[in-house]
Amino acid sequence: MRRAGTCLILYSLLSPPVLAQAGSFAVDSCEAVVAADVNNDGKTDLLCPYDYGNAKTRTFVQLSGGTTSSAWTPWSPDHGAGSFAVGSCRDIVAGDVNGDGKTDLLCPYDYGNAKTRTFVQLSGGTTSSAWTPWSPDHGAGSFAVGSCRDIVAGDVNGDGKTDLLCPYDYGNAKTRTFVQLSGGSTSSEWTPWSPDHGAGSFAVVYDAQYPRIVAGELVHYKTTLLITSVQGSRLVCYRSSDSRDTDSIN
Ligand SMILES: [Ca+2]
Ligand SMILES: [Ca+2]
Ligand SMILES: [Ca+2]
Repeated sequence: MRRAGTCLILYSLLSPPVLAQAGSFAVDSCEAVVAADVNNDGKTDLLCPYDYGNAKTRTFVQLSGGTTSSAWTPWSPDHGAGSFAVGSCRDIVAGDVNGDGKTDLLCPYDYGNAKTRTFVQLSGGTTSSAWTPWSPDHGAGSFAVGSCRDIVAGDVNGDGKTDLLCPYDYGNAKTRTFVQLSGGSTSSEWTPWSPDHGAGSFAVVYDAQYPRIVAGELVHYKTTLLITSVQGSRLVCYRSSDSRDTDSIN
């Protein structure tokens, strides 16, 4: 199980052990664990959008003090039952969307039926906002965010504000990358970014079972936990709680 061991090492890099008393914090209920410098002190912190179930959520932070971190501490306001199903986020990614130096959190929310909208938790330095609409609302039938092979944060136009990318998988090796450009206080809708790759031209997925790899990157946390490439090969590790603690090198 050498490769599975590699998965565990990668897992521990992303999710260091939480030294806390039993019953105090179920780190497995984090919808993701995201590294981000939320208070702009140059030290990377950890964020956990905690899923209580019943569409109740709150984001917690471990602030880095440079030699140790804080305990898991509330970061966002509490979203009571029925208010925000954080498990419906297609992904949760970090980026400084408004260019103030403090890293924010983004959730491209999948309502199903190809309806989506991106929400943000803006960092205020000591706490964040609630989940707040960031992109325009894409009504039913307009954009199937679940067809994004990944959601990637990055500043594609160099204006200091983080944008979102979606390599969209149409099937049949047809793909196109879409972008949500940050305008500082809201983003654009999902807009074509790359040229259109017609059927048969570029399979952005490897196959139905294993997602496509982005070379050299640890990509996903929860939905497909860890993905990386190893010397040109592929290593796919699934979260053990998904009962698919397997990997595959092709
Ligand atoms: Ca920090
Ligand atoms: Ca910010
Ligand atoms: Ca930008």
